[in-house]
Amino acid sequence: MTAGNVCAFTIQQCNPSICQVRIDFLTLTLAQPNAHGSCIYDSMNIIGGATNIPPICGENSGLHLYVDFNGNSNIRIVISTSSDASVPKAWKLKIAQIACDCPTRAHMYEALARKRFYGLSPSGCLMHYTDLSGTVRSFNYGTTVSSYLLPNGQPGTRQLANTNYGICVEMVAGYCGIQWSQSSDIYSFTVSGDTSTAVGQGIIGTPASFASGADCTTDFIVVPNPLVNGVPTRTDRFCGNGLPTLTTYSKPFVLTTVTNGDELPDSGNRGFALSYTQLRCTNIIVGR
Ligand SMILES: [Ca+2]
Ligand SMILES: [Ca+2]
Repeated sequence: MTAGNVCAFTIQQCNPSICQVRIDFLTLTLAQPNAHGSCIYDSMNIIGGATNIPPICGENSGLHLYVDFNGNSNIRIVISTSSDASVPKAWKLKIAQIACDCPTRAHMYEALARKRFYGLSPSGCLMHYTDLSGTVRSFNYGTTVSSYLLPNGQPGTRQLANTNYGICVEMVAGYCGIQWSQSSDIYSFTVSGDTSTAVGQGIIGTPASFASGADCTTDFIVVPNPLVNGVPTRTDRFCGNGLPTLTTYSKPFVLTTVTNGDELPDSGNRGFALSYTQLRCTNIIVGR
């Protein structure tokens, strides 16, 4: 596609028994958002579904999302690109229509057919994972810093602005809890505050960079009723430039991510790439 053009796809409901679409971004590379996280250069907009989905841009290959049909209305994917042809733009999308009676835990790999079948995602779960362990990423997560600068000259963000969605993990039988932790790179939880300074001071990913509760007012994640080293945190909201390993036995397993409309006073944030592991049920404590 030529820079400066619009490419649109229409997804028609195959038949009335279809409720949902899963869109896999096998490849989705668009221009980075501006310093505040707004997709003002290139953007993918998914419209016409039952819920609002934030405009998406930047590097999102390997991610997926689910959209409910709104009655029998078409869902449209509209990709708009800026006229700056020097920015690589590429996409390859896999679209699966999912029947209303398909169980959420129907995800399975049919080895003979070499096809992966997907179940419904619970409504409100923009992303839905079904493995015992894995990694979840915020949109446009990456380790390299944004090349766009904030008005104060500090580096901008890779986070997308104005998001508020759930990342869900399907509970596997016999598993009662879930643990969330930073993945291996140092930027894997950098959602608010000054990331470059935290790197410079050597406190990134350490308790000195953790923030929670009332200190998290702009960009943050929510994990319901977690424990850190077995001790209740008494807050479920986390931000900053590092995250303690969180364990929770609250169901369903969902991590909510929130971003506001700008990136002040943050700088150099990347978003998050978190590992999750489901935890076997025990009889030690009632409710687990
Ligand atoms: Ca931020
Ligand atoms: Ca923000």
